[in-house]
Amino acid sequence: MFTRAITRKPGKNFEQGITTTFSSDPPNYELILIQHESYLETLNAIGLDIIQLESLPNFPDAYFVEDTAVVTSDVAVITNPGAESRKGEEKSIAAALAPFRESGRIQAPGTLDGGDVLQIGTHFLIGLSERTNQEGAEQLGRFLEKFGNTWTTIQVGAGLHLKSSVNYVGKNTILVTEEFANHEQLTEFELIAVDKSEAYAANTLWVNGYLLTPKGYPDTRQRLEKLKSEIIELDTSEIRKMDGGLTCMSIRF
Ligand code: CIR
Repeated sequence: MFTRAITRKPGKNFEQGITTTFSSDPPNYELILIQHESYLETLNAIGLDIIQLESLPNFPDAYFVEDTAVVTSDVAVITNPGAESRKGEEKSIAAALAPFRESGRIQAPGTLDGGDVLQIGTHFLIGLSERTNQEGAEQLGRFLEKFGNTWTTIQVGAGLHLKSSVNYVGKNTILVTEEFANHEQLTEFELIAVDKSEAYAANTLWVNGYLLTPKGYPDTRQRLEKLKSEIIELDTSEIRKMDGGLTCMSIRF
């Protein structure tokens, strides 16, 4: 069970963050604040105390805190984010985590975004993507091994991060997009593949036994029902416009 989550308020200039998602409606600040707030309320209601950090004016993507640290029960590894405009976000995260965990750091030329790291028990799948390179994965792997964990890398061909497409949802089951539906590295798991039209909903967050899933993806919701976990739908319309989702906005530990 997780008892804490580090989060950060989206800044007024959040729409200057990196995005590849076309939207005819510009991202709306009032609305993202409402959506972020209801995300925090939900995490709090399912047992996590929220440590909410202030927005960072020079870093419009900084509320996607997950990318800046990988936290296990033993260690906090502060990342070297893969996107140039996001390097530096990790400083205040390191300070926020310092009271709770011994920490390590990913050093250049290694780069790594937390969105590429999927923990399944004591095993970690590390996505190699536009943001995370082999060197970054190996550095993280060495920290994880010190504490008895295992890790493997997996190629992320489509989507921003591994967890844009692949998420553990409990009961030995992984929710995946079509691209990962027959993946040779995932054969030991039950897979639930989302329909192509609902690929965004693959970014569902399993936390403390609950499934937090984006609102408006009815087919995925129905497929998740067989897991018999409580499902909570959250509106992420503005977050999606910035290529983000439910896993990215908190570091849970
Ligand atoms: C970025 O491109 O870095 C942000 N606009 C979105 C980051 C989303 N993070 C995540 O999926 N872990």
